Amino acid sequence: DTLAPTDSSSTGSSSTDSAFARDVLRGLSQPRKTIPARYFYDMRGSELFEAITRLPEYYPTRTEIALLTDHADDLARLAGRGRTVVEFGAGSAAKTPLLLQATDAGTYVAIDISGDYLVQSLKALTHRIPGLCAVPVVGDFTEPLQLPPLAGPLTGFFSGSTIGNLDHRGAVDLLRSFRATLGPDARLVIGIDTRKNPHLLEAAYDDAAGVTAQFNLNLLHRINRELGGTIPVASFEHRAVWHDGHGRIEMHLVALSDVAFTAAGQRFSMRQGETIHTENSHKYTPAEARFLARASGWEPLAMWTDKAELFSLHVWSA
Ligand code: AVJ
Repeated sequence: DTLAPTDSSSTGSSSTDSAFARDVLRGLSQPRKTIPARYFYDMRGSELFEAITRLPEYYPTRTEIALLTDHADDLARLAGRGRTVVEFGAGSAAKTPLLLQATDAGTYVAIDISGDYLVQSLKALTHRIPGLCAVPVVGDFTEPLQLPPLAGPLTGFFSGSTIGNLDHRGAVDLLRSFRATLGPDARLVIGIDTRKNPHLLEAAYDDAAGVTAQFNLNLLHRINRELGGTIPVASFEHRAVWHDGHGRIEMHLVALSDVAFTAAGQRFSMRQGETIHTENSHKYTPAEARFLARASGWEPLAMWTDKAELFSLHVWSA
């Protein structure tokens, strides 16, 4: 059964809207304009991301699914059987059944910022795994979370290399907070994208069909829809670049001409060529990923990669 969604913040969804307005105003007022990547995921954005995961150039999802499938037995042994699984950023919950079925989990707590999408995902999941108790929690997992009372020990699931969205300091802080949230004897199953040939990376973030471009540009449409914006979306273009020094792919929206618009009640202008920085996607070698574990108080137990080392799947212990 699926329980009714709980909002992890005490003030309900209107606080989400005002957080969006606040963060857009703050981000567009900086000398280098930026908007947090979590705002990609409205209903349309979640659907576009889902389409990205099926693109030929976007290797992470299918590679992680193969790793979860191929190492199911070791995964169950190391991540613990019959535990409650807490997923941070559940999205479509497409990979979740692999972990839940491998470990024979009874209760599944799914945290995601996109409430409508989450409820839809959990409906499909409980249909697939009858008897599973699925608990949606609508909220931003980078903020302090109020989880329902759960019987430990718990296993966290943080898939898709979402950790890459944070800079190194932010990643350590977040992984530390997961350790505190999950409690004693916790395990964390975490998927982390590897450092690789920049051409492969740039293709994965700028696909030939233009789906990633639509995903990026949807953020501007969302501002126009939800914050009464007047952004001329056709005057912007998607850009994805690898920054070797930072070890990350950066996504930007580039103004193709001088533009002026309003968003959330304020006037903004941009010069031709100026960008809005919309996402960082940091990549880690397997050794860097283990370093990240230790720096945030976790003990790495196991790591698997595919033959080409396109993606890594880790189990860490609290
Ligand atoms: C969901 C954050 C892991 O960084 O690969 C995909 C999002 N952005 N294509 C990633 C994304 C552009 C994705 N994460």
